[in-house]
Amino acid sequence: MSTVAAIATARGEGGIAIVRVSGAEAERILRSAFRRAGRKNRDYESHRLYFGHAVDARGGVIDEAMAVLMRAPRSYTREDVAEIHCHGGFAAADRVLRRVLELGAEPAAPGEFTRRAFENGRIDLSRAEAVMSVISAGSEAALRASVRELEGGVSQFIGECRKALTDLLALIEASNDFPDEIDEPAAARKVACEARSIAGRLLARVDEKAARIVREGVSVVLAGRPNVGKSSLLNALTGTERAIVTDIPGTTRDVLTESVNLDGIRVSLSDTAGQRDAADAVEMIGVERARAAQKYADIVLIVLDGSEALTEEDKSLLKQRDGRCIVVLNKDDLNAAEAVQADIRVSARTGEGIAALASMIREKAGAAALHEGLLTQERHIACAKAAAEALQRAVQAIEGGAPLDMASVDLWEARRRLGEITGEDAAKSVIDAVFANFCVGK
Ligand SMILES: Nc1nc2c(ncn2[C@@H]2O[C@H](COP(=O)(O)OP(=O)(O)OP(=O)(O)O)[C@@H](O)[C@H]2O)c(=O)[nH]1
Ligand SMILES: [Mg+2]
Repeated sequence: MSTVAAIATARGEGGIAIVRVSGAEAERILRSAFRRAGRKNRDYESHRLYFGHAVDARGGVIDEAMAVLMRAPRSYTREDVAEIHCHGGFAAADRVLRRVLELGAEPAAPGEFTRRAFENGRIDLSRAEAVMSVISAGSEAALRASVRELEGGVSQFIGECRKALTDLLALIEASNDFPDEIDEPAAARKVACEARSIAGRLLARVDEKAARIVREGVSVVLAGRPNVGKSSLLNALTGTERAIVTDIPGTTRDVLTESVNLDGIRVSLSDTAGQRDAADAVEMIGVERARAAQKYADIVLIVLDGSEALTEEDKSLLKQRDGRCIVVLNKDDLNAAEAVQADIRVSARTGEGIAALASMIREKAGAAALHEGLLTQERHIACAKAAAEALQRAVQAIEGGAPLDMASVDLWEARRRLGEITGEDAAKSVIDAVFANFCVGK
């Protein structure tokens, strides 16, 4: 296999940039591209950081640097890996990389280091994917889930299910080969019962909505008639002055979205135009956008003005109330006009009730999302669902009196789908697709 190299750190100004080299030529390349301070001909000790200079072909200094050699198999890729840590920014790392390529390394493809780790058996496919999701995690919840996967949470669970399936397939085979010794009806009952239990365990880990919330966060839309204080609430919840607030009804025209971190969950909060039968064309478009945003939100805050009686517009919004809604009575610092059935009373002006509203949002979004052990990658969910369906078909076949042999086709299919998650049984095209989403240098 060739020796490959890439800049492993993000592009842009920063303290340090790392040029990583992996493959059989890593040590030779390191020795030519890096000159150790002091006695330079000594051998490199594995996993030890050395101070020195990155140098060009004539020995000219490119940059002051540190370097480390990690000998196979104790490295990320299980090959010899060398890293040169130079200064950040664009020039130094580019120049070091160019030197390394001159010395015979090939530019690494996106995800190539991790792909080598996978192909050399250091990590399975689900853990390789977890590497990428750790990198792209945008919230603590996403990070926690990704680290759990990186540590083998998914691999272990899927491995157990697969092992149980292998045992069932062995039982079916035995009952075919030794019909006199194995009581077929008893074996069939056992297979059906176990297959049902494995399907149940798989489906217990599948919650697509929760998985999306962990990965991408939750969308919350502020809805209400003009002037009830939606924009003020957005500002209060985000601790910013993002949205324009005035006492003129119809101030907000467009949808304005701001991200906040509520206790580890990413929430994108959208302020919208006050909903009424608008006279002017711009406001009308704004109202349409508000209604569209409300339709697709995970959570809708229906905001009411506590100092005024309910209007027809309020009532029509309240009629649309569903499981996603929290009714928020704002301006609780003023005299209440009438008793309204609200889920929570707040004041965007004084800040009273805002923290309670934040935890209410979090609770509505997060209760399911925080379930440990949930599958969060779309690909894993699709495979687990397909496996569970195959298992359910097997159970139906057995309970319908079909011979065990016929059920084994579906059991094999379920086993294959689980193997696709860990990569033990994944087609090259599946593996290529997984690594296509990686960044260069990882
Ligand atoms: N007393 C009091 N006034 C508030 C409170 N929240 C908002 N207001 C006032 O209500 C008026 C309207 O506030 P906005 O936040 O612009 O209301 P909005 O719902 O975004 O209005 P549109 O964008 O027109 O739909 C402003 O004068 C705010 O200062 C509150 O909790 N208490
Ligand atoms: Mg507004």
